[in-house]
Amino acid sequence: MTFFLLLVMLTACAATPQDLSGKMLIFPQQTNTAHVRLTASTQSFGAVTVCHRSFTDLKRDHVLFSLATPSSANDFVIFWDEANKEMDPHIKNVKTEYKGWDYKSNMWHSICTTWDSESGLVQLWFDGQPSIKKFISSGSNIGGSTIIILGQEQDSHGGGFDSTQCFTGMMSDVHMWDYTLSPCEIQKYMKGLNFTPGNVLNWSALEFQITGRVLIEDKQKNCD
Ligand SMILES: *[C@@H]1O[C@H](CO)[C@@H](O)[C@H](O)[C@H]1NC(C)=O
Ligand SMILES: [Ca+2]
Repeated sequence: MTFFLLLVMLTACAATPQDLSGKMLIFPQQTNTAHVRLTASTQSFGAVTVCHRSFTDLKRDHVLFSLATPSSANDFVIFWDEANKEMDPHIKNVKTEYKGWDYKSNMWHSICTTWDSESGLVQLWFDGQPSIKKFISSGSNIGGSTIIILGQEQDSHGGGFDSTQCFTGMMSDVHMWDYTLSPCEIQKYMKGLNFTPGNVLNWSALEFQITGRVLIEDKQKNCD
């Protein structure tokens, strides 16, 4: 009986996952409020892969992915630094810089980032090209009560948003795994082929909550 009640409560609390295949999130306005909060299936990560596609015309700093825990607002963050023209993964509050990518406006870019706590190495994949691997942080998991947000960069656990760092444009195909994907799997993701969906965040079964003006639309298809 107790088990049954617990089951009913759990079912009532859980947001229904939605299949966003073929769809994109639109962030149409610069604000310090509009965002999407994603619900992860697990809360502790000895390794991570995060992939996403984004499309923007921003010519300023902006965030692409923000995961915060109570102890670290930048536990897993992907951030574009416009002044230095670099894509910066932050992992466990440590930043690395990747320069030299052709991060053009007004087109889709596919970005995957891998990290594992054993080697402490991070690697970024940009439109099919792998970066070098860099040491960032080893020896302990990302964990605690994680809050994952698209559209805004967290300076505190679930807050501290800054409109000059928000994302405007479109985002799609956000996946997260609690292991590092093989280069072949990453290439499959980049090419839009069949790949293993994220076991932590799965775009085809995504639990999320929208705050403010963020819309969901079908991705444009080619007409020919
Ligand atoms: C992702 O979601 C799809 C659609 O619900 C499902 O078929 C697939 O098994 C899920 N994959 C994982 C790894 O959870
Ligand atoms: Ca910030």
